[in-house]
Amino acid sequence: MNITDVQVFVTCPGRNYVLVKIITDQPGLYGWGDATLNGRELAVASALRDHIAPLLIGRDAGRIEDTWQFLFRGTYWRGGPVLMTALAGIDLALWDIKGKQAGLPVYALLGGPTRAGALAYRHCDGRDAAEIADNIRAAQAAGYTVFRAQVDVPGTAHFADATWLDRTTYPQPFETTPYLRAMPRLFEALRRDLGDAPEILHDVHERLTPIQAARLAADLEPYRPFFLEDPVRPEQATSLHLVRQHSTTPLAMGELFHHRWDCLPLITQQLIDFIRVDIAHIGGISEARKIAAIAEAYHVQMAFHGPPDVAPITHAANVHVDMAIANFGVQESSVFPPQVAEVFTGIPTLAEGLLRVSAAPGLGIEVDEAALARYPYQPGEYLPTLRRADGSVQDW
Ligand code: CS2
Ligand code: MG
Repeated sequence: MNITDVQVFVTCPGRNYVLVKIITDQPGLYGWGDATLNGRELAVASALRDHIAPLLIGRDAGRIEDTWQFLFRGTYWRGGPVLMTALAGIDLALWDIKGKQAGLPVYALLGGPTRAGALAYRHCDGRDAAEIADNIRAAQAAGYTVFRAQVDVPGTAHFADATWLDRTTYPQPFETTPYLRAMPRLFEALRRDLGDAPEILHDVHERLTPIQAARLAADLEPYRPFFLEDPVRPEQATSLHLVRQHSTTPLAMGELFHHRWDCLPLITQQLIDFIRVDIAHIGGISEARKIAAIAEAYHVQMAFHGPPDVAPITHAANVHVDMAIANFGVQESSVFPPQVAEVFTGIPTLAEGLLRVSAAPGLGIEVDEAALARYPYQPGEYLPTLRRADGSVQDW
């Protein structure tokens, strides 16, 4: 079963996605992968089209691990967001093919289901605590039990993530002092309003220094957050030692990591409780299951990144792995733009707070190429930039 073609599509059904289709010499046997890197889509598309696809023609599509090792180690240049996202696109398409060839869903190939579905969390951002509480109540009515709360901080515009949807690079002001005061007040208000039942987490988005992160983790502790996400920058992740010394607030990190070696110190030193790697940015399912196995040995749970800026193929891959591992924690869920449903079928479904995939062979996602062609790539979908009041750059 040899690879005869590797096709790359860049499409924008409301968000830009880079999709990979690997075609084999077996009639009708092909696989779909996702290689989307938000705001750097064309760099990945070029890596795939110009450098990686020519290496794969004629190779055995069934040799997933060998192809992974060949692209990661055998071609010398490895790591980084562009190459690891490209590798993920290939890896996901090969797992899709493997499942279709076997007539089995990928979760069955990975060992079979360990649970009924993947516990999902929902973004419930808002301008203030009252709006977030209303959003959480509405999501509870839809069956969710875990929620992410992001709030605008007075004097600090738009902490809530929704602002990135206006597709421009624009500076936003951010100051840590009002932020550090606002977050405990938010959690206090949410607990007062909603009680103990909802599991609530917060994404710091790498904005704090280690001592500020320790302060926030300690201040939030009485309100029992589900986890505090990305409290410090990935470059200084072992400074989480300091945060650990000051609180029992569970910590989560990983969406900016690219492979198991980025995760290793945090897992083996038990500096985090949840690892949040993005399957589309760590070289795919092959790497995800290795990270999950390492994490299992250290009581770290998996919480794969699931934003709307990666394609539904990655969301399906998330759920296939979630379904098959022992140390699944929680799965970030996203609401896609409505056009996405015209291009993709088989997107994971959500009921009673659980994400599920069907038992269809492979990843279970089909892509309508005619629909995809109606939504050409839209340049300029960049993330915003944060600046301090004095004009200096702040992590977004
Ligand atoms: C966020 C992401 O989902 C999350 O946890 O941190 O939405 C992140 O901002 C984007 O994926 C960046 O492209
Ligand atoms: Mg995040």
